[in-house]
Parts: sequence; structure tokens; C-alpha cells
Amino acid sequence: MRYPRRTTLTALALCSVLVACGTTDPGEAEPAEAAAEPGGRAHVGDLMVEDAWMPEPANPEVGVVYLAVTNTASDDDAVVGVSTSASPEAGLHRTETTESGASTMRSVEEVPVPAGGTTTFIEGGYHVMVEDIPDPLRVGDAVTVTLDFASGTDAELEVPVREMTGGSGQGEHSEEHDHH
Ligand SMILES: [Cu+2]
Repeated sequence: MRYPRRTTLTALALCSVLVACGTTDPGEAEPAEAAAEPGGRAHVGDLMVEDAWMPEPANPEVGVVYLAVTNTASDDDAVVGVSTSASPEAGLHRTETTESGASTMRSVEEVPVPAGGTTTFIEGGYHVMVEDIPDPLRVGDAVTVTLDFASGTDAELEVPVREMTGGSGQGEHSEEHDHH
């Protein structure tokens, strides 16, 4: 009896296209894809960065980057620095809600990524803040973002600029940064 090997290969190919195709085993990642990948992903050692994107800036000089970092190592790690091709001015920020319900944001030294955990950079929480953007970014553009980790790893990824979806976070940002 002959097994239909092509069927298996087709299933695998399909699987890699689907986003929610289960967990990715770092040991089985294709070596060719180990460095920077297009489409907001990077996989370096025990660190995986996924779903990175930048909403098209409402204020052309100010942008944010959202993403998710997963640490599969047995030691805690942290994002301790960030840089981007979009602007020389990039930093780690956290939006917090005060007791009165007001939303403020402050710059943070590091963003913890616990062992075996995922930290999400998201509207209303941690984010990469990009200021003084010299050339306006539009939907369809991509910028390079490099995250520096406490462990010494650097993860470089290509971050697509996409249409902003829902929420009012960008308005808060623009407002906040006008106070500088
Ligand atoms: Cu910010």
C-alpha cells in the first residue's frame, strides 16, 4: 500500500498559512526563517515576536507599535530597549488608568517577559512609542523595529503599517504628546 505523501505535504503547507495552527515548536522552525521575517514576526532563540503592527498615525509625527512577545526559555527576560527605522525617537511606554479613570502614559525602563509567558503590547497597555517621525507613514508601508532584550538577544522585525481599527487610544497619544 502506498501512502499519499503529497496529501501530507499539502496539509503542512496549508498549516503554515493558517495563523491559528497550534503552537510552534522552536526546534522545528525552518532555519531560513530564523532571523527577521516579513509581516510583523521574528523568532530568535527562545524569543518569538508576533502580530507586530503600527496603526497608521493620526498625528503624522507620532506612532505606536503593538506586538506580542513570547518567551519559551526557563528564565525570565525583558524588553529593555527599542529602535526603529521610522524615527530616531523610539521608546517603551505603558498606558495606565488612574483611580479617577483618566488614561496616562509614561515611559518604562523595561517590559517584563516572564519565563514561559507572553507579554502583549496593546492599546491601553505597553507599547512602543515612536515620536518625531520625519516621513509620514501610510497604510502599506513597513518599518523595521529592533527589540533589545535583557538576555542580550536582539530581535529585528518588519512591522507593517495598517489601518487603525477601533478604540480611541491614538487620540489619547496625540493629546498626551502635545504637552511636550
Ligand atoms: Cu506612548
